Amino acid sequence: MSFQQSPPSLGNQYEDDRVLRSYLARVLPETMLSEIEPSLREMGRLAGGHLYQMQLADRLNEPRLTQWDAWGNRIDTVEVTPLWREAERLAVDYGLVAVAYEQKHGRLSRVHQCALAYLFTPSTDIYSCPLAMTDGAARTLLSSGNQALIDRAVPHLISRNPEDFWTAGQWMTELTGGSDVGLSQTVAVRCSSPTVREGVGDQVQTPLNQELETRDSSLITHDSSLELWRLYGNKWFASAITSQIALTLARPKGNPSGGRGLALFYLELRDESGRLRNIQINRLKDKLGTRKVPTAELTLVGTPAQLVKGPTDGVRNIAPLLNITRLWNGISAVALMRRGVALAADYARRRTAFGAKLAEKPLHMDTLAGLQAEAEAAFHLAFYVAELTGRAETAWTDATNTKNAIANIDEDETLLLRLLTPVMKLTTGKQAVLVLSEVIEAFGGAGYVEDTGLPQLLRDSQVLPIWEGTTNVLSLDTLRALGLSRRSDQAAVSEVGMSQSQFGISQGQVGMSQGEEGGLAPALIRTGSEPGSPAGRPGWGGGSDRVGDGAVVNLIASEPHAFQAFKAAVTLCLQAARDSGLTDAARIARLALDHAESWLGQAKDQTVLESGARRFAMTLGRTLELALLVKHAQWSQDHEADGRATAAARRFANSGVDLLVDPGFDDVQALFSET
Ligand code: MFK
Repeated sequence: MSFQQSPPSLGNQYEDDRVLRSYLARVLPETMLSEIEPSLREMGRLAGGHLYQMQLADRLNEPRLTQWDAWGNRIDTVEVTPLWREAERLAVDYGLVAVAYEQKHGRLSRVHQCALAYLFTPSTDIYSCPLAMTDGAARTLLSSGNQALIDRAVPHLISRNPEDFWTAGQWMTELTGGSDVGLSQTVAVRCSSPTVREGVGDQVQTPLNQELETRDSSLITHDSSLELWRLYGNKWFASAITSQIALTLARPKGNPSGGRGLALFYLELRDESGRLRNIQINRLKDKLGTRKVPTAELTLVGTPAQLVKGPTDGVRNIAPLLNITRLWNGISAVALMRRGVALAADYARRRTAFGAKLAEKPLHMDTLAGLQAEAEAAFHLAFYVAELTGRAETAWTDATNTKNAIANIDEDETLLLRLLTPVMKLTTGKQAVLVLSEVIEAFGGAGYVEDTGLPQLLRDSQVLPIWEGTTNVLSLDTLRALGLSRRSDQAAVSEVGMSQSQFGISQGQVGMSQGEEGGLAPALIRTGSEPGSPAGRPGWGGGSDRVGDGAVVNLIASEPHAFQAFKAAVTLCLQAARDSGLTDAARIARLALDHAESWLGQAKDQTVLESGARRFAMTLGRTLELALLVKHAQWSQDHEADGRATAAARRFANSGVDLLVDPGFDDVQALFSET
């Protein structure tokens, strides 16, 4: 055998990333960028070097569950891979969760954190999963106002000290379903005494809905201000089971069915001696991808837990966690796309076929250019949501939770954030799978061979459209976020974890100063005098409708306020385009926006609206991606004399932005029918 192929290699993943560097140069003040750049550069060096090499070497390692010790004791310990241990050390050191809460750079702290996560994620075998949940748990506890739990857990979740650092799990999924969380069967029983008795997991065989019969033992005392509960049930897909704490949903005995009858609980998995607190780990999941993540099936057999925020409305109360993990999902999607494209581009410069390097073959170049444009568009959407999230967050100056409220978001942006979080998650998740499938193909047979390390990219990306809400579930959530009446607008404000009074704006007042970077106020086009007021627009439905099982969409008489905010965001971006090379791209974005608006106006029938929800949501996502790309391209031309973002915008504009078809359900029924 005389031919050896040289493998793809990676350089410094910060220095080599034009898109990230150009974006940060646009959105960050120079002083902030020069302050954080050394850590980004160092993370980029690790991601392209030590961590990547370790990842390849660690390829066959997987987490291991040991259920019994040699003497017959049930122990349920989980050992993670060497790369995961290294990843945790680095995550704490670099403050991958902490940065967002230290608020050193105010509203831009989220952008800083997401840039670090973007560099870190592709080389650390989805250690971003526990980090995402830890971040979401910190956000949720802080939003809950439960001071005892905030004091107890948040300093650990945002710690930079490896001795103190805790990760959090998010246990929602049960056998009854991952999407319809309201079907959860786990039961919570209130304990009469503030002191609970704990049984050793394996000794307790407790039928659901019955009080725990303790055979043993160790007494633990909790903060007496906290009510104590015990949880009984099965959690079917509990990711990163090595966490110290978890937020989970359970139905207090006697509560009604559905999501409102669930409550949000906090629990600590192990006692001081390291024993699980009435939790059995039945097995680790045998998954298509994310195989380094120890995802478990659990039985809760009287697990002690505390209410986070009231005995009902668990789904609503856990929503801040979902929104943060959905942001991480999007950042992970763009990070994996970037990794795939970087490897494929490097390989194309090495691989010779048909007499020339692949990088010199027009068709191969065209294929990779399309992937680059797709990844670049997705990048701008994910980081835009990071910007909005950063604006929405109340700052905490330190772990003792001294509140230092900031008012960096207005009402329109709050609605926009509620809308864009699912839109961004579902759009980027789908893009990641498509891009990474093409990346695999760009390597030919080598991409299909396990020991290149490449197949893992595709397998890992396939989780992104599934966990944290499937594409369809999030499409329906998009309709919900759009169809808010004035009353519901207020609900949306509280959904993202704040009230208007908290950020100091009154009704009708928009808080962004004109011209401030990213603010919507200058471009906001109102179709009615007040959000939700009848504006007499033809085509908009009236009254209240139900979408899906339990999801209420209030089709108001005027255009939904959140859609106005969306239009304003797109319009503001497109207004930036002056270069003639961007004219067509901007026109395509405008046409897609108009089509989305008219489609929404025409889709009066609830079945039609629901059946088109995915195409509608993805059209919104791709339209905003294009608009953000156009805006950035103009900036990059003006400030960097660089036309590559313009090329990306032009290419992306012709890659299918408007995915809508005329409203209707007849073809769907015809294609679905069996005869
Ligand atoms: C790489 C990083 C990735 C991170 C990895 C983490 C690994 C973890 C793996 C997992 O655990 S995956 C499991 C995650 N599960 C989901 O994402 C559930 C998907 N299903 C949904 O999102 C459903 O739409 C939902 C469960 C929310 C529907 O449940 P319900 O019971 O029908 O609730 P409903 O009526 O839709 O919403 C209840 C309340 O919550 C409403 O408010 P009100 O009570 O005031 O009316 C909603 O407006 C509110 N709400 C729902 N989703 C919200 C939200 N509020 C804000 N943001 C949201 N996203």
